[in-house]
Amino acid sequence: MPDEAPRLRYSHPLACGDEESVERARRLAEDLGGRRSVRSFSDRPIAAGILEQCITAAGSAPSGANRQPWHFVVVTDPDLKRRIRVAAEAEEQAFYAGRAPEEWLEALAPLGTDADKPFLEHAPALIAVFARRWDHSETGERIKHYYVQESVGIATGMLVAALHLSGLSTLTHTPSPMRFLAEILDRPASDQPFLLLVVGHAAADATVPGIRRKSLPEIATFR
Ligand code: IYR
Repeated sequence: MPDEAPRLRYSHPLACGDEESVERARRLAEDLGGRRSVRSFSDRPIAAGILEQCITAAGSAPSGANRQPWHFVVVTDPDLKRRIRVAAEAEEQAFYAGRAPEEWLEALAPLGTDADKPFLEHAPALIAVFARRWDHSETGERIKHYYVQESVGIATGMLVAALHLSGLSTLTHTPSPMRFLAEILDRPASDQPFLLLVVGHAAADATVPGIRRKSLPEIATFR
C-alpha cells in the first residue's frame, strides 16, 4: 500500500464575510448566467496565456481518488482543424440524415443545428477533452481511474466557466461517434474522446436562439 499523504493545514484562500459572500454569489450567477453557446466566431485571435490558465483552472477540479483522469488537446493548426471539421461533418451528415431518431431531431429543431460545422475551422481554437480511463505507473503497471465520466464532466464545466469569465465564448460540440478525434489527435488507447469545445471571440453579428433557462424552483428543491 502506498503511504498516506501528509496532511496540510487549509484555509479558504478567498474567505470573506457573509455580506461579501452573498454579493459574490449574486455576481457569479449573473456573470455565468450571461454565458451562451455560440456558433459563429470572429477571427480575433485568443490572447497568449488564456487557454493555458483556463486549462490549469479546469485541472484543479475534484476527481475520483484524485486521479485527474483528463487530457486536453488544444488545436490551433489550420490543417488539423480542417481534418476535424471534415470528419465531424461526415458523422453529422449520417446523424441528421437518418441515424438520429425523429424525437431527437425534434428536440434539436429550436436550436437550428445542422450537419454543417464551419466553426470547427473558423474558430481560433478547439479544445478536445479526453477522458483518460487509465494511466501507467513509473513501473509500467496500469493505474485504475475512478468516476472518470463524473470527474471529466466537472473539469469540463469548470473549463467552460473559466473561458466565459475570461471573455471568450465556447460551443460544446459532441460529434457522435467521435473516435476520429483520438485518431486525428494521436491519443493513446487510454484516452476516450469526451467532447470538443470550440473556443474564440463571438462574431460581432453572432446570434443565439431565444431559449429560456429553467427557474430556480424548477431545478432545485430546498428542504
Ligand atoms: N452532435 C450534433 C447534434 C446535436 C446534439 C445535441 I444533444 C445538441 O444539443 C446539439 C447538436 C451536432 O453537433 O449538430
